[in-house]
Amino acid sequence: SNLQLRHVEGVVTVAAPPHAKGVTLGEPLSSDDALDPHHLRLVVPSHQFSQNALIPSPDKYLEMYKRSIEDPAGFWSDIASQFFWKQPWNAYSVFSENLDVRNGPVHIQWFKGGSTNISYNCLDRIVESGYGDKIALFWEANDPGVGATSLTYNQLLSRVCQLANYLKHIGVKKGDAVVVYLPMLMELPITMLACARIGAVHSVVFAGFSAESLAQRIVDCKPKVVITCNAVKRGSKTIHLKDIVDGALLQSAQNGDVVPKYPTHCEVEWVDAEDPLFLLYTSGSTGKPKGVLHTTGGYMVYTATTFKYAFDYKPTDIYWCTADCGWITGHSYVTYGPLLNGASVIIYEGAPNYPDSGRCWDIVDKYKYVTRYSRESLRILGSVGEPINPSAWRWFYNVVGDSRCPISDTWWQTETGGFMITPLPGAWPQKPGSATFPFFGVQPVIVDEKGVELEGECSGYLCVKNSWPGAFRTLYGDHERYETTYFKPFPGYYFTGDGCSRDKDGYHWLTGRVDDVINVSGHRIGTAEVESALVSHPKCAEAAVVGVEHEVKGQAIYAFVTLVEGVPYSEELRKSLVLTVREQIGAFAAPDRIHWAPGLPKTRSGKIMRRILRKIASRQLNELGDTSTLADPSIVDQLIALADS
Ligand code: 6R9
Repeated sequence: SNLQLRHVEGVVTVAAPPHAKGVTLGEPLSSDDALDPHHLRLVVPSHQFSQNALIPSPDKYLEMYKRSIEDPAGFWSDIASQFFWKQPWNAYSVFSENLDVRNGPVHIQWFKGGSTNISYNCLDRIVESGYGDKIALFWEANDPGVGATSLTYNQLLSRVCQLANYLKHIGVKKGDAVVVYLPMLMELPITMLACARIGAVHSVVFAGFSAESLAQRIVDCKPKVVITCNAVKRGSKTIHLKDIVDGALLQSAQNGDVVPKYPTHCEVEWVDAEDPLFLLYTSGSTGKPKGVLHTTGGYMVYTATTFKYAFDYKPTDIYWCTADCGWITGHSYVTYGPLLNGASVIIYEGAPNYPDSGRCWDIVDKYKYVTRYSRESLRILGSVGEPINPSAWRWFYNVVGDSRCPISDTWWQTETGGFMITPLPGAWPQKPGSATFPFFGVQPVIVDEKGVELEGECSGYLCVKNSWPGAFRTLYGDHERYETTYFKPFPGYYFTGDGCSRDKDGYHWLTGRVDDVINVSGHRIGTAEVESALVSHPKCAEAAVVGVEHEVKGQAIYAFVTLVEGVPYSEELRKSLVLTVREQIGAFAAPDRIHWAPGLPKTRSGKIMRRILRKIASRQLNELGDTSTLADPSIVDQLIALADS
């Protein structure tokens, strides 16, 4: 029963693909199953799994998908009415959009005229429907056996109200920005929900960012307050966050435990569906991080729905997403998506390998109270952030999931708000390494370099046609950059920055970024950001950063640097260059390799030829291509000679 999906002029049609061999959930994949992508075995959901799934078959998926594309207003309105709205949205124009820069400014609105509050929908609505005593958050501390705690929905609501009252007391108002620089404590989602409750716009900055990166974000969004904590334990280290914030702010933030004095009730600020909910900075291909802006109504509906279907959510599930709230995954799938569904969520403070690499499975078993590392409780596995290669997929499936659990390999972005291309675990047979098919309402297209849509089996640039409720609305303070980056490269479409191919069965395979963004262990890092950190070093004249394949991290950062005239290269200088990047961006952006360069390969117009640098960095020296257009072709040989020195 596996069917193929095709778009023909906006209409979805279905065709049966050629016969493919499959294993059924419950059977392991053998080691050669995943090696040749053209002979991958399908992993078919078992009858029992599908029977109990929210979307039990390809036909059910297609029926819903078809409606979501042909009647988006009706499809999303039906879902949105399951939430609480103080005022209904305009039923005659559920959404309005212009994604085509040629027709005027890019503009997306969903549920306009409606007023709601996402914090109310995450908390009060769940409490009022009788689930106040259900656990909302389990918190697992860095050190095993120390300080684990939990909050019910009732308790979480009280904590959120106290903080919301405190924020109001110190003058935070609707529309004000609040920067949140916290590690994975329960206070992090509490702060997000408290801001949302009073209509303030949170901007969470990942606690691994340095003082300079934090300062850059503070300067851009001009928050009324910055919320942090004294210190966090991560692995065997204690990180003093407050010192970092003090380094970022001129005067020190207010100290002391003041919040518990505040009342546990706080009236909700009703906001327009299109009022901003949060800003989240993400890397692009220039040095300046982009403030991705998400609004309230559409984001709420979209994250709740994607969570529910991609993880086939059951009210008895205990759900754990290992992402940090400093990234979009922690916004959409630690905080909002699960709480909107009334789920019980685990939050883990520490590192996945502390005190040893069994920690994750320890946590999994602990919250299902079964014997050590049995992982019997696992039902569904998820993956996000980078392409998961077939052999990693096989390990995840065979070892972690005991060949029992489907894997939701969810492709999406900070900008998209929620999952865009994702398996629905009970519906489709899976192919290891493929994110499979689009979520409801999403129309992915693959275009060639001229922007022409490709049909059938193809590969090219991944774009999206039409808006979806979770789409970001602008880049904060820079709508022009929003249009230039995302809508001008292929007019008429949203351009994702990713390459993608579609196979003969219609499955999507993400192939990585096609722009100057590197993905290191799922952290998006702009090459330009690392370059500007390097050149701020007094001894560095010029830097060119490229990504190279890395077995574990996906990609690693490889930096070519030229030094100020007369400065010799040394091990000490290498260390100090790496330290500069750690200080300016954060430890996760530290280059793996510094390649000293007497000069960089440039075109006659002065453009650095990164294509050549990528080949040198990955030692694909036979594939350098034409170097004759360089201003100084001899540079290439010099760089090769210095490569392993
Ligand atoms: C959610 C998130 C977005 C970029 C995206 C793509 C890569 C994310 C992926 C994936 C292949 C997946 N990416 N999920 N590539 N398969 N399942 O990671 O957001 O930090 O903004 O990064 O991550 O390259 O463009 P963000």
